[in-house]
Amino acid sequence: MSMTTVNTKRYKEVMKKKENRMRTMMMMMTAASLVVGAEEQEKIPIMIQYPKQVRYLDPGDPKGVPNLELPREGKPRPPIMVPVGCDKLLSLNCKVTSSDPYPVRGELSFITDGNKEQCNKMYPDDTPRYWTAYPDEASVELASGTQWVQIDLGKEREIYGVCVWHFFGRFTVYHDVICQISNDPDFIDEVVTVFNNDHDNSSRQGVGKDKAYIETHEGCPIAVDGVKGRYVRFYSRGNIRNDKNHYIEIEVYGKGD
Ligand SMILES: [Ca+2]
Ligand SMILES: [Ca+2]
Repeated sequence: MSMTTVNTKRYKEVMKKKENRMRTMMMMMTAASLVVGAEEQEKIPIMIQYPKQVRYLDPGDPKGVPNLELPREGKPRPPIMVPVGCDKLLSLNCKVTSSDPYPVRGELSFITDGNKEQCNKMYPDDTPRYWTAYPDEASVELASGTQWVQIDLGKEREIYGVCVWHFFGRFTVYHDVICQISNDPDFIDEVVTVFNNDHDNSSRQGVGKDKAYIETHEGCPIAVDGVKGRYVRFYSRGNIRNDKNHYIEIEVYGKGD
């Protein structure tokens, strides 16, 4: 056997080994990228506990509300999908402050107390109590015009979803619903707006492109893309029935500890 033949054989062997190594490496890389891809794509729904929808006591007419979402007619809203571990309720019993520190009715603490059943006392025929004549124990009424309420989460959090329930016992639409997140309690520095349906900037937080909506037991669930902040603030500017602002509950969801 000549040297040339041996060298060629060895060369082929070496090349074969190299090729096998490359193939194994490629397979490992593909497998690894599939795992990363699966992790990236794995999302879970935020399981919002909706209160019971009450029958509207009287019909309403949202005519004249610009940029109104089409009535959903009982069709449930799609869930907010978030990364695994980012569906935790962060706001329960957190401190609430407001531009109206002395509400007309109710307490600010009602907004994070977990109670969303606004008409929790029913007549025997299941008719909800009329809210004006029989103020219930779950609603907060704030003064007229643009007012805000603010949740202090206690520390900076990574936020993936927010849901607000205004008063939904009557057919109504609240004006200028705006949600902002910040680490600044005064909302001056580094404010991120995650929802804004103030089409004409009457609440002076900028023009918003989100839709106005008819209040139901589903409130307004808002998907948030992992915005970091300690404070969540909601604005509103009265509703189609009167110029007052009402809240039942606000929930903030995100990454747990
Ligand atoms: Ca409540
Ligand atoms: Ca407006």
